[in-house]
Amino acid sequence: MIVKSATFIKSAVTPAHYPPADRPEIAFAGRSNVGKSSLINRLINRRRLVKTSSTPGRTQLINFFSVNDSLYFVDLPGYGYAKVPVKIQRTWAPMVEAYLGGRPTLRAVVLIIDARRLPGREEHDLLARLRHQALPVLPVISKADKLSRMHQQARQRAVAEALGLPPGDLILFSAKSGLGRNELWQAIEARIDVGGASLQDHAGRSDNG
Ligand SMILES: Nc1nc2c(ncn2[C@@H]2O[C@H](COP(=O)(O)OP(=O)(O)OP(=O)(O)O)[C@@H](O)[C@H]2O)c(=O)[nH]1
Ligand SMILES: [Mg+2]
Repeated sequence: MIVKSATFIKSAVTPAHYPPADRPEIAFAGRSNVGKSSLINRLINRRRLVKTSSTPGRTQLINFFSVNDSLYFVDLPGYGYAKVPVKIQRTWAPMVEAYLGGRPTLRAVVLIIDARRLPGREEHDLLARLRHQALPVLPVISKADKLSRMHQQARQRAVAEALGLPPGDLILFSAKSGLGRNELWQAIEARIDVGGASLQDHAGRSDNG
């Protein structure tokens, strides 16, 4: 994927605030601090378009980004961080639930798991939720640079086993080194192409119009 443009569109809490569902959309979900925002920045080759932070719970709204004027990337708020005030934690489930259930253009959810953790209850719940809706999931292990190559592969197998997936389905990713960027883009493009016109077609049309 050649990223020609990437722009922040808006932050939203309720569906009334979402931008119109007029193009394919990919959402990014995972525990707080797992590296969702860094992963998006790496995919679109922008260092700081999406705000990242060493303080977990930085992203507490649903943030929409437009890529090549033909695709939305959606940075979902992270879950499972104990220090986020309870009041905000409680808003996570309904906010994300409303989003997942209310976006006909959503083509896949990138489920991000930290290389140093095994999937927990939240990941299983979210996976079950996505399967229930038959929404494609692209599972990614983030911060792979924190592990040696040997440990990366062992972790890939362990996470795959915990999620009941073939190990090859899990993409090892590092926002730091760029590992997995092409592989994840290919998986994203495959999900977008399934829905009809390819991204290139979209980009071509918007370039001409
Ligand atoms: N070594 C390494 N650090 C990373 C990587 N990705 C993210 N980080 C670091 O992890 C921390 C959290 O990254 P974010 O991208 O803000 O994580 P997030 O999932 O968006 O966090 P919330 O918005 O709080 O849910 C930051 O300090 C990043 O620099 C990676 O691939 N490798
Ligand atoms: Mg974030």
